[in-house]
Amino acid sequence: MKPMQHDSGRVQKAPENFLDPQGIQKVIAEAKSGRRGFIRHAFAAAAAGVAAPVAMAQGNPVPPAGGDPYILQLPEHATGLGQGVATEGYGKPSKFESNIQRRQSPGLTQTSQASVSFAPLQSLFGIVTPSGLHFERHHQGWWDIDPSKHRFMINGMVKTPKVFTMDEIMRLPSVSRFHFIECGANTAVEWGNVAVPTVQYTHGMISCSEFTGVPLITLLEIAGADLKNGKFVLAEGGDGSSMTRTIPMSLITSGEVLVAYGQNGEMLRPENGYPLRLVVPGIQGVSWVKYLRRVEVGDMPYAAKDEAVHYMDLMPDGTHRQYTNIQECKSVVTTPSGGQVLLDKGFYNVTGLAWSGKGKIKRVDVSVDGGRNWRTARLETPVLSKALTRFNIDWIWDGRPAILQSRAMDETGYVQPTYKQLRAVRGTRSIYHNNAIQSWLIQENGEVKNVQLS
Ligand SMILES: Nc1nc2c(c(=O)[nH]1)N[C@H]1C(S)=C(S)[C@@H](COP(=O)(O)O)O[C@H]1N2
Ligand SMILES: [Mo]
Repeated sequence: MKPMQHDSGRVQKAPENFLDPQGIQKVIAEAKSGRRGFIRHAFAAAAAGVAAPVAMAQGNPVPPAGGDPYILQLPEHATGLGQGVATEGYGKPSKFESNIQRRQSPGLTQTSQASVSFAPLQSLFGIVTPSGLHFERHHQGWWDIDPSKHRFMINGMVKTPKVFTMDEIMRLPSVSRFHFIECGANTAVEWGNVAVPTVQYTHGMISCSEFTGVPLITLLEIAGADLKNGKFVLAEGGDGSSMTRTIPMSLITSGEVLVAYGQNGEMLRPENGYPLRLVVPGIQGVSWVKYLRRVEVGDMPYAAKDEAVHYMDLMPDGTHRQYTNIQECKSVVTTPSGGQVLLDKGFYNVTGLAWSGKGKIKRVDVSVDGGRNWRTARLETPVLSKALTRFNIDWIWDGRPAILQSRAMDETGYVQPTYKQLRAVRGTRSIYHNNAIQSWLIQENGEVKNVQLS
């Protein structure tokens, strides 16, 4: 869709990543006023009746009368002197990309100090989330902590309680690994079919980075942790949210859990826990404790505030499910997705992201008819364990209504559920751990809407 954004007079509509700020406000306002594409059996039945012949129209761009000035005339940048190198400051994206930002969701109460911002998944390529677009979730605001004053302590069931400075941590053997972090509440409002307009708001509490740090097991060994009886650790953050989380020792002894200071080749961003955060691959975001200041080794789960009051799943029988840490296999089509507009019938590259807290993605299937027929998408390399995986598939839109879905399978054989399958097990009153298949309705006018199929 991107290359079609030019002002030859033919194109009025554009995907959300090219909308101006007013355009974005319009999308958000429509969502708030409840004008959401909400369809059930009616559409599916109608779609089934259409024996869609595949139109081969390739949407050949028609050159404007007199030719396209942007190819016929020499632009200023081909004739003048460009700008000199930056001699100070941090490099920034093009000013033409300034609409691509983290945003507050229209599906949540708007607050003056927002505590969640969503990553613009519709505008990202590949699997890495640029650090400046990484989603944020702060229970008590973020801090830019002076690393020379930051300390990390290990105590509890250890031979020698230890306090580390950043320098002491950074001289130890380090590893770098790509992993996704997903808030357990990602896609939460879809439980209630609030149908927020764009993939940024349905799925934008996920990001994927290359993290660098020291395996926590290395630090525990330095402190002489009792790895036989110490079955859990408590991880504690240094901000005022009293963020404490129980981490099972089995995850730590595998070497996967990192005490990280690096993110995408540089130090962590303050919003993401600078100077130190826990990286717990495959586990919900809340356990990735930021501003990490202490780890205590113990022999029982700690039932901390954020484990005994929040981050539990209310089940259909009225009980609460606790310690549901793993982010199960999930995927979403990011283009075309809600708020975007298809310019014309013809060829589109359908692209999206898949991930699993249990390992690698094995397969992603894509449907364009609401789940009746499926085709297997191409998985782009690299396909890494507990990281985002990019998928692509060719599609020729015939100009009629279509419902796009993606369904991921991980290396354990687990298949992402439909809403019907998920609700049969989980009921309707959950907040967390919604990994159901997402549906995007392509309307005849090319507009893409968030819908749920019952
Ligand atoms: N110290 C501390 N750690 C924290 C939080 C917090 O508020 N304080 N929020 C948690 C939650 S709920 C999530 S989803 C992730 C968000 O990480 P991010 O802001 O880097 O995206 O951090 C987790 N770790
Ligand atoms: Mo979270």
